[in-house]
Amino acid sequence: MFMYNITQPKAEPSLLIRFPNNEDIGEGDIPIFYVEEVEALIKADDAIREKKFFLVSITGVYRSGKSFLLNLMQTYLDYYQKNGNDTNWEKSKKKIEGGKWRQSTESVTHGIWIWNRGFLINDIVIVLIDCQGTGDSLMSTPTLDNLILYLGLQLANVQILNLKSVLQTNDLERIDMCQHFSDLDPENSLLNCSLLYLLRDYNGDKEYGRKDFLFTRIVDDAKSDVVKNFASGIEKTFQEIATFALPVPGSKVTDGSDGESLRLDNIASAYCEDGKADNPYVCRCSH
Ligand SMILES: Nc1nc2c(ncn2[C@@H]2O[C@H](COP(=O)(O)OP(=O)(O)OP(=O)(O)O)[C@@H](O)[C@H]2O)c(=O)[nH]1
Ligand SMILES: [Mg+2]
Repeated sequence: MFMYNITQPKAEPSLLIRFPNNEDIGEGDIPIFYVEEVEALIKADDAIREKKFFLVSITGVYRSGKSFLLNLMQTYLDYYQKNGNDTNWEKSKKKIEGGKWRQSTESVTHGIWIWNRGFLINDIVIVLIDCQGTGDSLMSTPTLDNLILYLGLQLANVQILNLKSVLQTNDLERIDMCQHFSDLDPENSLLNCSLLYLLRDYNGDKEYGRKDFLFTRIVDDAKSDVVKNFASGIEKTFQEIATFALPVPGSKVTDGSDGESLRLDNIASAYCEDGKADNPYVCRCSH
């Protein structure tokens, strides 16, 4: 097991893609890519420069806990990298650090952000990407929402689709549409990407963790052929599709006005234990 103890910069996200700040993405208003952020990341130190990079991105509706989850993943990956395993990670009382997240009615993450530091796990550099939330009644347009989803899919090796409790038809339709975009551009197919439907605050039963049947049953059992076609189109497009269910993270997370002082032991233990299972999934996908 590789142990990585070189002094590292403080892990935090940097802006990778900025979207024009006007009402719609019209002609000429193209997203701005900050390529230097990626260059800085790759050149960060000799230990990672020659390694294989594996990008994990998250998209989903605004205000749905995406940035909090990535910060938690950062804590996990950092612990794993330093210790060579994840034993007792949930008991480590580590501070939750990384990107901005908080309780509010207004969206927090604007643009697409990439972590300034990769985490070297089993000889692969895992890099986190946080995306602007979709469906923002003040800032979104359907065009922008589709663009965010499509860019996330194009950038990532694993795309986490952050969902509230259930998998809705809408969540299939939008991914299916991205697949059609990528068919128009065969050089940028999504076939190297895996998809993780993550059901937050799951309350279908008391069992959390891997729930792949919630997706696979749609292909066979959906009443509508249109919906069946969405699901089977998605199945053909991605390398792997997984569905995970997580419980609520506990009142210290959901009621906290900001995440500045939150530590791992403030999070409901069931959430950390079940959340621990989706991290190795993400790491395993990298091989
Ligand atoms: N119910 C519930 N709330 C959560 C969960 N995870 C985080 N939250 C809360 O959701 C709020 C928003 O968290 P963020 O991480 O900022 O959400 P986001 O999706 O990144 O939001 P935007 O950047 O605005 O798109 C915070 O008050 C968190 O405490 C969860 O699993 N369930
Ligand atoms: Mg956010």
